[in-house]
Amino acid sequence: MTSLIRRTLIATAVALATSALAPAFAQDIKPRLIRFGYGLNEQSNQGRGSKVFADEVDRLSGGKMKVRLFGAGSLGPDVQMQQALLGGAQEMMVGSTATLVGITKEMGLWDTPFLFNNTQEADAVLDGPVGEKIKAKLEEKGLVGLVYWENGFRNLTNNKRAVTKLEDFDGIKLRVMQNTVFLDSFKTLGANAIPMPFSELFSALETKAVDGQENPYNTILSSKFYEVQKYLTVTNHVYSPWIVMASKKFWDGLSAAEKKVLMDAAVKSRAFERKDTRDEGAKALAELKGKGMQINELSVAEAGRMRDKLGAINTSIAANVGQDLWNETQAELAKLRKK
Ligand code: KDG
Repeated sequence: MTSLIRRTLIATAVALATSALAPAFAQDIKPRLIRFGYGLNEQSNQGRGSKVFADEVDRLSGGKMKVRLFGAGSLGPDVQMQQALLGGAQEMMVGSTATLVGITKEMGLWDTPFLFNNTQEADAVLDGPVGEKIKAKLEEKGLVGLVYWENGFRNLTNNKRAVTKLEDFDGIKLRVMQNTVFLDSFKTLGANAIPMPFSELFSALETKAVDGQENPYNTILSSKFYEVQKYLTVTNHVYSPWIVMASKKFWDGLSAAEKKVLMDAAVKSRAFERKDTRDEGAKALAELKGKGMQINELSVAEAGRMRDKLGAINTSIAANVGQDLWNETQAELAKLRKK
């Protein structure tokens, strides 16, 4: 046997031996600590989903990876946490895709009014090729998108009047997420749209710095907006996703086994969070009525006028996210609607 072959065989044997011994998890005595931030409170659907994620990471890693949860915006609003992940000062977060458009413009696709007719369409597109493509765009910017969660279909609350027709939006000072599509959408409807982090919203409503806001029922309930909002109008004007993300600086330092733990835990938490959000959302409207909110549903005609009026901004969204991505999304939705 030539010496080259012998040397190669020995080198291969040594490499195999060491890789078999290579630690799947950090071998420090201390477990790997992961700071995970989110904006709603512990009792919210976002808080419950985060707890499932943390418990699953602990279970799958045998205690070698510990997720420390920081809820209620204690690590700052979404935009601040995103910056902390980019810098590697924080390992993970879950937050709105809408607040990510400053980092990855393609996330703006999910802000399209009336994009999805139901949660089945949302799950299929978000977890399908388009959702994966947009998630992958985060990596080049220093973030790793793991899974989408459900924030839900958004509805309008305010203190001035019951909104029963388009003209009722006129003059309402409406808080919106820090995102141009939301700003444009509500300006188009005639409201005075004011971008603001979620963490400042309750006090802005309480002090009447703003008249209203829009969020899914679960958030209106868990953040106690019913205490400072009189009217709730069922509009379902847009489906909002959340996204579970990691800092790429943190992610790139993980072993393959550690990445698998986080991914598997994220997938399990997604299933839990979507079901929990839907189960709780089905009850939340009745609970909000019980808390004294005056609830009305836009008539089909008025909802149609709102949809038509907002359709005008789709062209700018398509230009922002890219016509190909827009067309691919519309084609996916057309396929789903044929079934
Ligand atoms: O951290 C809060 C965010 O997750 C945000 O999405 C909540 O929908 C929200 C809003 O209106 O800011």
